[in-house]
Amino acid sequence: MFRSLTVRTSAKVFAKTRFFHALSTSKNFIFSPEVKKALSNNGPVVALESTIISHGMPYPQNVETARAVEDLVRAQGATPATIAILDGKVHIGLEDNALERLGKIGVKAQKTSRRDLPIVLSQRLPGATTVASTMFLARAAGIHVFVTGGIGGVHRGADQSFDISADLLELGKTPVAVVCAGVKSILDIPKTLEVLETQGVTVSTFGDSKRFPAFYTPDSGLDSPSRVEDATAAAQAILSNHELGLNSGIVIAVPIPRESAADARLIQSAIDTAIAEARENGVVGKEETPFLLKRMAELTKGESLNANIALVKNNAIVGGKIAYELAQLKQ
Ligand code: PSU
Ligand code: MN
Repeated sequence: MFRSLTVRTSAKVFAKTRFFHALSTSKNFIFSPEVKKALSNNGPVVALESTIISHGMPYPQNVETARAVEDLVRAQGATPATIAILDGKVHIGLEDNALERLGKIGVKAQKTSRRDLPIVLSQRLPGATTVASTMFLARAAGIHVFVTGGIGGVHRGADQSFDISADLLELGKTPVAVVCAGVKSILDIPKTLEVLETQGVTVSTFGDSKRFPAFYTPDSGLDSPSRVEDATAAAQAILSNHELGLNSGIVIAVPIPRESAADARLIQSAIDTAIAEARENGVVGKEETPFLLKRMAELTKGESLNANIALVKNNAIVGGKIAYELAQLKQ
């Protein structure tokens, strides 16, 4: 056992998760031509989730942002693979008309986390994938890098509600690197970091800062467990994770650029109001994150939405570079 682990070369490690993975070649998957080509050439590919399109932003900003994010990934020499479920198929890479369709369906699409996958697929519902389910499907497709805005976490009041996002548990069991802007302060950030540690998830801040970022703002006030200074260092960490066969995920937390950050006091007061409203209206479970995001955008008069768009674009640049570097290391 020990020997077989140590003699693994990177090429062998990645061969197991290549395009012709048994799951991804099943009849349930459709690859866009662009993604199919990139994966069969072993080129850099970046997975993108779709709940951020359906539930995370209003139309038409959602579709505009999704397209801009795809173009930014391409500009780094990588191929974007937006993942969603449409017409009873898992789509790895969405064509332009499918992206538009999902953006228009908006919150009427099913917010599809891991537990929802069999129902959404078998009942042919339009499904927007969360971080958890996108990670699972990316792995099945042989994609190692995934870009999003923010991951789910431990909700405030979780000691009573037990509301802990499936994203955190997926990170514990699926070897995909998730490039994000940290965890929103609508969540309990210290508890989220604790659960990530318990799940054995590697968490690393990208760049110069020692701090773990808080989505709309670059500093949560908490130290990050580790740091990767650039895309090469991030790609090396991903490779080590695969070589060790850890089978768990990595969070690469990219602080929002200072010039795009929202005003911390404005954000805090909007969060307090939005959370109080959620409690008053009995909003719980899978409805809570979309509700809070929508109210945040309204209460900050669009400032939180602008910060959200800016940070997703920044993450796309970083994630595209990491995927590119990883593909070089795999050669
Ligand atoms: N954070 C955002 N925008 C989003 C989400 C999180 O800023 O759209 C979505 C992601 O898809 C994430 C999901 O995986 O919410 C987490 O939902 P929950 O807390 O219900 O697990
Ligand atoms: Mn939840």
